[in-house]
Amino acid sequence: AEQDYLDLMRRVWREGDERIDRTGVGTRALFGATLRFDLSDGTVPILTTKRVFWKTAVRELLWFLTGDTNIRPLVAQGVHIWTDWPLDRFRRETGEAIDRDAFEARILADDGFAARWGDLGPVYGRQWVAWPDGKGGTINQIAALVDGLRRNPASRRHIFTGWNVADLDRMALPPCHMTYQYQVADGRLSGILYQRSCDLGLGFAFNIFEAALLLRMLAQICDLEPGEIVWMGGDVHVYLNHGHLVEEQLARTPRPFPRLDLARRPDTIFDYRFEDVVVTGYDPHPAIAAPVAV
Ligand code: THF
Repeated sequence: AEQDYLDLMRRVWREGDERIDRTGVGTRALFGATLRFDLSDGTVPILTTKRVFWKTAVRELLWFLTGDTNIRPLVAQGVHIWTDWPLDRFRRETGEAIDRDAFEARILADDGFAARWGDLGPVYGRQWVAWPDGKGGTINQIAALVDGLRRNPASRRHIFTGWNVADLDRMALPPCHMTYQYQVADGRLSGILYQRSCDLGLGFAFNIFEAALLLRMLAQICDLEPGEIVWMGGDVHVYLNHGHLVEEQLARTPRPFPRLDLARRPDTIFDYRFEDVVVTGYDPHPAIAAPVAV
């Protein structure tokens, strides 16, 4: 439940080990945490103690499933959450002082510019649906997962992962939500997300919702009922410049989670569209703006 997330956030903020992280912003961190969310009643964990831009998260998940690793289709849909990494690289490598809006405008207007500067390297989408097999071909891990869930539900090998060791050095960012495992019991599909590194203030809200949404899609496609989504974090941290968010969010009382319905059952897991994802009864506290560490 959401209270468990708030308790974890409080513990990290109060007791976390303070260190300067890769981004230079600084965090308080602890190592190893588990949260569980029941999906069997049709609810979905979209945090209510701040407004979560869940439509952005839906678009991100659908983008992963297309296998694309360029920010252009996201930017075209008004999704800006991946722009800062290519923008940072562009500024570093060209020395050009361009602002974010101008950079995004060029990504949209210029095919060559988008190909040269908009790509994040072989990140999530590539590894999920086109993991290089070392023999000149690729493996679609998501298609294999669906196939495995259908053919051999009792298996203990329903896993996909973005952690392709050989490709890590070409990724703008190695995967944070890196490994997903599923189990079928009594006709119910449950899932675990292992996240090696978690920004509790910003990323978590997206990561847990997308894991739950993907589970619901998999369940629908495989004719299973949803069970539980279990989240396991490695380095779980709060950025030092998110203090205002922590104070504000911890002062709020969680409300019931909204409902999720999938309006249509597409032919495959790859054919979901944005409009298929219907969230009802979402009544959050106001949004809390917080900077993302790049
Ligand atoms: N790096 C860091 N430091 N934190 C992260 O959460 C994170 N990610 C992805 C990769 N690197 C990360 C990027 N995902 C937002 C949300 C998700 C992101 C990046 C940024 C964000 O700014 N959210 C705001 C605004 C949302 C909007 O404008 O739509 C928010 O209030 O939620 C985690 O996987």
